[in-house]
Amino acid sequence: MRNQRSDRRRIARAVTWRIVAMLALFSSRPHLASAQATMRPHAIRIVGTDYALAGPDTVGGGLAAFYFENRGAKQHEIAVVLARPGTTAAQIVAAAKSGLPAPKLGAAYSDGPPLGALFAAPGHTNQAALVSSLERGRDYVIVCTLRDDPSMPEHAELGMFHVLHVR
Ligand SMILES: [Cu+2]
Repeated sequence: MRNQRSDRRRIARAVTWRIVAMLALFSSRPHLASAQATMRPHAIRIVGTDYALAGPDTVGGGLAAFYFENRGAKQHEIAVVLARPGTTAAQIVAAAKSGLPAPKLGAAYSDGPPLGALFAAPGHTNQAALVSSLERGRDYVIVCTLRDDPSMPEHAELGMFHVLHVR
């Protein structure tokens, strides 16, 4: 009788500890989920046509993932470049339209090398993402520097660029 009672007590104690452990596990989940949510990059979708790039004009700062969909009939890319402080969007647009080739255009307005690039075949979306941390208060230039033919102008000169401001 006495042994049975102490067995029951031991089992009750073990069950209680298991419940406490489970509650602790479940209550810690929302914290885990919110930590993961703050780490998840926000998506920036860029759509290319022949010959333009469309996307948001303004985004929030922090971790971002660029995606590229090509709705055009030609091969296109997006190269993402951080604009040099003090360079205005109007200056960048004018430089792109003046026909400066990519290296000189980059030297004219970029703050360092491109963050990266994504390519997409006609009618396709690149399944990869370009992930980078965007600096608040800065402008990023998204540009396609491809040509249909070596004798043809760069797509940027034809209008394939987009300026993105980070709030
Ligand atoms: Cu292009």
